[in-house]
Amino acid sequence: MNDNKKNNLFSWINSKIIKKNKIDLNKHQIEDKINTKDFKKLDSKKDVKMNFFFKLKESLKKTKKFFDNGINRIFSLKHIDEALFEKLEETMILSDIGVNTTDKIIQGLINDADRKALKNPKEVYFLLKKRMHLILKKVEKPLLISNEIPFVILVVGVNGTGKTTTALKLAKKYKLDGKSVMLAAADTFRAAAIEQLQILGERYDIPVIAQVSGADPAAVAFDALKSAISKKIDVLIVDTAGRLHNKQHLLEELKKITRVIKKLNTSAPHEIILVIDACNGQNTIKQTEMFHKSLNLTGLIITKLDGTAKGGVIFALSDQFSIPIRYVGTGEKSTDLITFNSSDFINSIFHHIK
Ligand SMILES: Nc1nc2c(ncn2[C@@H]2O[C@H](COP(=O)(O)OP(=O)(O)O)[C@@H](O)[C@H]2O)c(=O)[nH]1
Ligand SMILES: [Mg+2]
Repeated sequence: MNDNKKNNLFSWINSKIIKKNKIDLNKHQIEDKINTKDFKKLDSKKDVKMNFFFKLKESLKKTKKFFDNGINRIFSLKHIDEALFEKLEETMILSDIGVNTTDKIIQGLINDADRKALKNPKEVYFLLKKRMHLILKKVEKPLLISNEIPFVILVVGVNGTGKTTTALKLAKKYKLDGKSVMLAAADTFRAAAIEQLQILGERYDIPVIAQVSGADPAAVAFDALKSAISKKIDVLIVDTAGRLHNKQHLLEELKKITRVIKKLNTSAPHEIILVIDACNGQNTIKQTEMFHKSLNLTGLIITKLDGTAKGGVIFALSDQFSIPIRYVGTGEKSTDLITFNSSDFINSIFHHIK
């Protein structure tokens, strides 16, 4: 598709379609609330896995509605022609999949369609689903806690994405798995952040290492690791600030934390996780780029899937950065954290086809 054509397409998308989908979406969001069912209480291992799937599916309802209004309509079109691919391109971009990733997928699909002489749009849809699954499959690499004791996890991200909540969710999860866990309150920028961690740590009986507000975050991390080493703690999770005087200041502070941690254990931190709020849509791309450049991220956690129709951004993130997605956040409760599974994600937002 040439640039002129694309520009026209975008101006059209920006005016008409966005408005239309917003209206549709609002209508559906209201229906969502009414139709929300409680999850079944299931017991066996297989049932627990099913329960995770239902939980993810439930949290992706808004994204699914958005897909149903756009991408999933391809399924029911009559012919494979240029109009189909243009329609698909528009709706993919609207679904936060991003221009680059969308282009790549569409080009691949057009080639597929030519080569395989597809008969109907349903076959195109099937290949689309397959291609999009492949993108997520590549980043499906669950976090394995190695035998390093303590295994140090540094949690980073911009303000309000859910770092502290996620640090607690992780702590609770590993504790339930039978590991000893410690938290470090290295967001010393806001007094409330330290308190938030201390209160919740106490509630779940997880030790929290903290200093006064305004203390050096690297010193907090150092103290925490020293304590975790002496107490033979299995997992140390370091919560950090998301807002400082400016971005550069924040990144420098985070780099200093990693340097100081290395003084006690050269292989630590073993995992640097960027927490990303899915509601931020395309802005998450810039955020990831910025943090990855400075810190060499080893994992992502995408939060608030339950609060947005922008879940499609996961395709752009996976395609552009290839950073493993460790978990996804599906709500505010301490148990609302699911190990990322690409098949479950795909099956939550696409039609089922045989
Ligand atoms: N709906 C929803 N809310 C979340 C999720 N994760 C975090 N939150 C909420 O996001 C807000 C900010 O979280 P917080 O952990 O303080 O963010 P931080 O500034 O990055 O530490 C809180 O109100 C959390 O309850 C999630 O997966 N889903
Ligand atoms: Mg916080």
